[in-house]
Amino acid sequence: MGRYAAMLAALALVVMTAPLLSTPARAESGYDLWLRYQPVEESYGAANHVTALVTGYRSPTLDAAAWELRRGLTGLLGRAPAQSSAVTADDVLVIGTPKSSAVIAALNLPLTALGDEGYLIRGVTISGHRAMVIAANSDIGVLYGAFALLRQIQMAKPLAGLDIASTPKTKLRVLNHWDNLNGTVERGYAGASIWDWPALPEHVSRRIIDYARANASIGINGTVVNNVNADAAFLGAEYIEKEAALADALRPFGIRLYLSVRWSAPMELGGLKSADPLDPAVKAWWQAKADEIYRAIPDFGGFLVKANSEGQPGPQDYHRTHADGANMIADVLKPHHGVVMWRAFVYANDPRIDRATTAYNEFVPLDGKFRDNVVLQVKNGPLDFQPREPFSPLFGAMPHTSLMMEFQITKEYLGQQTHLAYLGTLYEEALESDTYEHGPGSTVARVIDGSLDHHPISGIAGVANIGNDADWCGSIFNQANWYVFGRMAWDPEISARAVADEWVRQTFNNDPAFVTPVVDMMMKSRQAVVDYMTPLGLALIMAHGHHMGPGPWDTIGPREDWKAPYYHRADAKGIGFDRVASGYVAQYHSPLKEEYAKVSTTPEDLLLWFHHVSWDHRMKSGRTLWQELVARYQKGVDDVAAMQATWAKLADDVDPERYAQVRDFLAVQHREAIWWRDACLAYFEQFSKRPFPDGYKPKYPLGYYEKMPFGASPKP
Ligand code: GCW
Repeated sequence: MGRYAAMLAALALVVMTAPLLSTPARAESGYDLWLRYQPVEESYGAANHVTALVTGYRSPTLDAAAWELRRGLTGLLGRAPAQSSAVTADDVLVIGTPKSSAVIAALNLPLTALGDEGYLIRGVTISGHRAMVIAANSDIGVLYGAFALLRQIQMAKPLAGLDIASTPKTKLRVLNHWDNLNGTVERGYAGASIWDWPALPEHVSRRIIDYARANASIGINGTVVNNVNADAAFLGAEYIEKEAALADALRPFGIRLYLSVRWSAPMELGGLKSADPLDPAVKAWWQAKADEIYRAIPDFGGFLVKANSEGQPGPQDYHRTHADGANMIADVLKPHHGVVMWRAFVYANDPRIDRATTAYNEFVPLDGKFRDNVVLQVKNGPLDFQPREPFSPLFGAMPHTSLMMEFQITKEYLGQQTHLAYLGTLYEEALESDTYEHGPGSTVARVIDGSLDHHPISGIAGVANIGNDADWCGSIFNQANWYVFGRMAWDPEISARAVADEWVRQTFNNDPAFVTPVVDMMMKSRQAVVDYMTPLGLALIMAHGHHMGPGPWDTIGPREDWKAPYYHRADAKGIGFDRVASGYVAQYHSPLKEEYAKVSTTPEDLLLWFHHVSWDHRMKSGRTLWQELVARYQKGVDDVAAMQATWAKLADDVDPERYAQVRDFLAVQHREAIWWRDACLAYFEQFSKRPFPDGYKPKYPLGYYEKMPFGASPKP
């Protein structure tokens, strides 16, 4: 804790000098994320006052809450609150739990329903004085409440009359870092890993504390620090010491550390001959390893496992099932209250089997066979984080197993660093999908929050988009995806628009003339990407390997299901994947399986996902499928141009540094949207052999697009 206290003291200095540095037009790198605490603009701000902060007993978490409130209130309201232990004036803020604060205890607030992590913010009268309380059952609840209050003030909401009680709906709200031992990040587009392994355990950087603050501000309570394509070295004694130092730094912020584990670690680290989950020596190795980790990190969260997937070792190497593997690990973690997050991202290397069906085929027969501290981590769609997929049919098909959602926050398939794509709408679409598991209303949100089938473990994981870049995420707008992930993990039923509004106000300003167009732009942005990359239900036609740019022609690589034509199936007759024939449609409950079985009742946004459709098929617009495909690609390009026009009008409302980054990245996005449109249409036209509508002909011949070197795109 000593290290942590010293860091808070150092940061306090920064707080005191911060107002001197802040003028409205000061260039901002984006490092402060949505925790900028700039003075609330007079014209939009409510006349809020906080004269004193009243605290009780201290703890590292309560200190973090008090520190954050002092910093935030000083920045936002222009005056540092006094520090007090009693209520002696109006407009004081009292924080704590009934245990930490006698003032809170005396108020007898209705805290029971808040559970371990919830908070209550409410105006009260104490000894005749106007006061506001942030109360909770636990210190971490107080910290969450502190951030919630600061959010209200940053959003220029009046404090008078505030009465908020909030409790997270899911238990595990975790980031998955795909960070490697050597500091690289798989699918990372924001610089190197934030974990400075060589400097640990002695040194924890300021960035890690700011990372923890940002996560706590949106309720994230766990972090898996290493890639699911895991290196066994993360389980070695040297690394456990480093991980323990990191866990110590994260603990005050309510964040537990988890590790991805390599299935064959007992062989690689322990010198065993096998990693068979039913071999007692293997289990003994894992037991000793778990005990060792918990000695160093008493609140260690548990393990995340990618097994028998994309070449990773796993229990099937020994003819055991995923349940055999998960349960063995679960048993060794059980005495320590740890969980196993077992990934369902598996697909057979058999071109005769539709890849989209494989996870269901593999896992549904295992329903009910997992220990109660195993949670199956399922990607939102059955393939792989595409711009649009229907929800994975595993949601709704395993009532006797805890399922958690895996979203990707990093935009591997949605333009990576530069393209503006707000993923709130993608997450919302997945979470509000109805599985019909127990009839209407059996939404994916209710599967993963555990309420549908009454599971004790519930959760959401997000593959992080965080790196060492000045702005953390590779772009300012990518920060919104980290933000919305956390907010939706806390409440899977919160609306994407409401969260975008919150984020814009905190990240930029509260001027409605700015907020409204920017939120509108964000809300349309993901559909724009769908349209210029994979309209009408197309999927996985990105360039091989790096997934940057179009590659519908791509047939490189050893596996059929890693080739683009496997997915789009374009031929002289039409385009799309017949997933009635493949058996995929039957994996959904009624009425979805009947709806998706017919072209006429399949939503057009998913048409080519479910059906191979004739080029001349008449769409709802009256166009043929070919004409519609062209129109959708064009619409995607037009929508990016519209985003550019919106942003150009807002130059005076944003600091120059962040303004310019967004402007430049939108220009890149526009150039690449045109590339996507032209390359895909040039390619599909060889099959459709239908004329291009006037004005749409791609500028270059197909071969030119096919030979584009990485990082380049044709001049529009
Ligand atoms: O999205 C794909 C990525 C791989 C990733 C894999 C997975 C970590 O292309 O880079 O590997 O999925 O989710 O395991």
